Amino acid sequence: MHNRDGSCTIREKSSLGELKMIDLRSDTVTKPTEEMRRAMYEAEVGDDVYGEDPTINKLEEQAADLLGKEAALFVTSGTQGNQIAVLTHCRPGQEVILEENAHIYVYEGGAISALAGVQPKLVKGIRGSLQADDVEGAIRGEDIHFPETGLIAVENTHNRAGGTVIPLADMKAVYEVAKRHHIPVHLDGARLFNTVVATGQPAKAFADQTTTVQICLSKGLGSPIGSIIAGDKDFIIRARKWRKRLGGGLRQAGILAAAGLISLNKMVDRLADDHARARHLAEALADIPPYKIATEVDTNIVMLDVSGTTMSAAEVVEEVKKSGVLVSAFGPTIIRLTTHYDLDDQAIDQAIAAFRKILK
Ligand code: TLP
Repeated sequence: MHNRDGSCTIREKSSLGELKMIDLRSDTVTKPTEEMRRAMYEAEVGDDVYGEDPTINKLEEQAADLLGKEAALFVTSGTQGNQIAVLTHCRPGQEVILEENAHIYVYEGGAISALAGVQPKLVKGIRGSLQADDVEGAIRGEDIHFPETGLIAVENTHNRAGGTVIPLADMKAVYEVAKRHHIPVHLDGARLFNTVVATGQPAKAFADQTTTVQICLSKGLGSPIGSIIAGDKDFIIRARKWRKRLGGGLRQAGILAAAGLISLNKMVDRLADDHARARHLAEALADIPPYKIATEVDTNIVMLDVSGTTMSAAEVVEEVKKSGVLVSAFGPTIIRLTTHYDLDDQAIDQAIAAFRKILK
């Protein structure tokens, strides 16, 4: 089935016939908009390994400006951006301080150890937010036995905590500690613009509390591919080399940057719609006992606790799928539902109905 923008909606055969699938698994599932597709078609391009792609250069300049950093680099994914940051900041044998449920620790295939040769030092946060005292306590002292602390990484919004906003004050306090100990701070800002819209504070305010930042264009902002890392000029020169080593030096990548520019310029404010729909979804599900909402909804992620039902999270995922609703199990009894550009009010109501139906 083709949508008005030429994209396809997933349809799946089920006992109910052909169903339009409502995909709440992630905000990564969005299709590029018609405007993005047109901009990609018309993009001016060059060879980006030579630094000659005008659309990539424009995107990098605009992103650096938005984040208040000297320079920026287009990378293929959030994972690649985070890993390049770790590779650029750290030496093998060092340690990276991470919140215990950080994406870099949980979902990047152990890449910091496999690629950068560093080990994680996990710290428990409050709703995903690292507390400055705990970070200071985790920094290694001078001792021949110890690894050195090479990096502190924060995540805003925090995915596994439930799309939670990390307060600017917490980020400031962590950065103060980091500066005192001469340790860089990297922000995994895959969903930083959700924080921006939820708080009304500019991206730069959060990026100012870090040495480097990674933002994703392909989550709520709708681009098909791409992330940006930003930092000072010297960091970006060294990061560019790591990107090349990893095979991430692209050629006529302006085709991707054209969509990225639309993400930054036109797709940020509308995240408020995703947040409102996530709140509506959470309130409606909380009204259907025995479902409970595991974490207060700050942005576009709802964590649903199904422990009161007779089903595991994996079983609930399979049951609602029969009504055409796709969601992700995030633990034995926790399900993540993520709102995004390709879902309207009707889709959310259908999802709520599917969750109600499986209890009967
Ligand atoms: N997260 C994905 C999955 O990997 C879990 C999702 O569906 O949410 N940082 C954060 C905070 C992320 O949530 C993600 C993606 C990434 C980095 C990695 O981005 P990609 O998928 O572009 O490598």
